[in-house]
Amino acid sequence: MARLVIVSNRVASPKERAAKAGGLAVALREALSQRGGLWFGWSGETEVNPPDAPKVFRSGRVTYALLNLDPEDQRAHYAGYANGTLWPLCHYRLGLLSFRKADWEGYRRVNEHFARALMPLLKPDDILWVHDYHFIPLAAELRKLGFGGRIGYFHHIPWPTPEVYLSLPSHAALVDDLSHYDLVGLQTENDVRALLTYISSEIRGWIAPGGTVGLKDRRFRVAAYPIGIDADAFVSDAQKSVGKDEERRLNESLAGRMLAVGVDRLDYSKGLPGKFAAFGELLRSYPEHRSKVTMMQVAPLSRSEVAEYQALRRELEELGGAINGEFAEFDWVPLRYLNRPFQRATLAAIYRRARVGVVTPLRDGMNLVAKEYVAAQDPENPGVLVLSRFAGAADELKGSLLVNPYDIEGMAAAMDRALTMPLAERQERWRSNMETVETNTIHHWCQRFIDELTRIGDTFGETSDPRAGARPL
Ligand code: ADQ
Repeated sequence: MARLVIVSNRVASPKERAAKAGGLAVALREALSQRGGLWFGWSGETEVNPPDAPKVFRSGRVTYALLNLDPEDQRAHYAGYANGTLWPLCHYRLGLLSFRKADWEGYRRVNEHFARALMPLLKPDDILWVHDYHFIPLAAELRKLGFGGRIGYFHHIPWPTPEVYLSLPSHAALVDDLSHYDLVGLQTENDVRALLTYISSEIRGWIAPGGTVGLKDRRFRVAAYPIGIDADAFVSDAQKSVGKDEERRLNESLAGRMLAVGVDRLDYSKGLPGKFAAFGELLRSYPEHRSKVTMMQVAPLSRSEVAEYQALRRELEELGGAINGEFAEFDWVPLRYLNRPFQRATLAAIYRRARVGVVTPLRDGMNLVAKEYVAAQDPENPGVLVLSRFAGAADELKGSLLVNPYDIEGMAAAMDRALTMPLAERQERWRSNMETVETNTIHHWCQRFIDELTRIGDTFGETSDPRAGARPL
């Protein structure tokens, strides 16, 4: 079996416990341990004139290789191009997009540096799996250095429609970079359609059946791989929470009230101001819920060095304070707002206690919280998921109450409907969602991507001309 090499910006330390590391990190670590492999990424450290060689160490069957970066390159790469340009672009926030040539050059330099450091560690038949928008040019850089093996890329965030994507000055160069991969995975069929439409209508690529793309003299495949969660772990954590200290404390604090929960990184893509406003609107327009429901929003800080994130934090503090100021009673605080992370078991206990899960991003590649909320429910008395139609998860979780996150009154109406929904309807909706969450787990996702990447060279071999059976979109 060929060795697996994973590249991602953040590498989960082998010491990080599963309950803390997050489902994706655990699944990748498992895939690496099963077949033996290498996990390559940023060390989290910067230094002026960093060495080309990464720090390498082993843990079990997994080799870790971590690279230091030059501080200015790291800023241009991470805060600059990746999170100042690509993140807002892919989340349709053109007003927040900044494009600086120096960031674009820094982004490419970091990718070159990664390729130079990785190349000596590679064997010709390794299978490489590159994660996320920090590393789109990596395959092109590795090809320049002579790597001819299979390379796959998974894009965890949305791929925007051509009208939006064309706002990026480097749009053509970036998709040219993608064409050096063998397999490009996106979250949903919508994302695939958006990328393929751009390729066929803007840069004269050809699309053959099955998502094979011909661009210049290269061909690669684009397909949807909706990411899942470790459903068993959430089911078991949620079941185990019953009767435990944390569940007891939570119940005592709620004093018999219903709970609505939101769990999101503090990020402008997650639609938090709209969610707060919708909860305020619920209390204003449906006064029967006052003193009867508490909303808990868990929002750990993220990218807090970036100005937009600092502004968002201030906005939420103001909005949250205003809601509590307007509606709180001496024995009831409507909104609990927490900027801290929790262990998976604690999150599972909170999800299970919540009658409503409120997941209302303005855009989201998938949104794993939606799936975690479903997995943690009590089948006898499940809660209802209120889900943004603009989260990738909306494609799969058909039992949710789908909402438009720009429609504050519509979201308040959906929260009211969730809070008053009869048990039989809650159970029916939950069963439909749970079937998807249990079927498409993070382990299936991982296996499917690796299997298809492993097979892909064989499929290309069958067609000598990429245009055989090709269709413009
Ligand atoms: P994120 O934008 O980070 O991921 P999401 O999919 O919701 O969004 O994943 C967040 C994860 O962090 C969840 O597993 C959640 O449990 C965890 N988390 C959030 N708050 C936490 C807290 N306070 N304590 C502990 N854990 C917390 C990106 C894309 C998504 C895509 C994923 C995976 O933006 O669209 O679903 O990658 O591909």
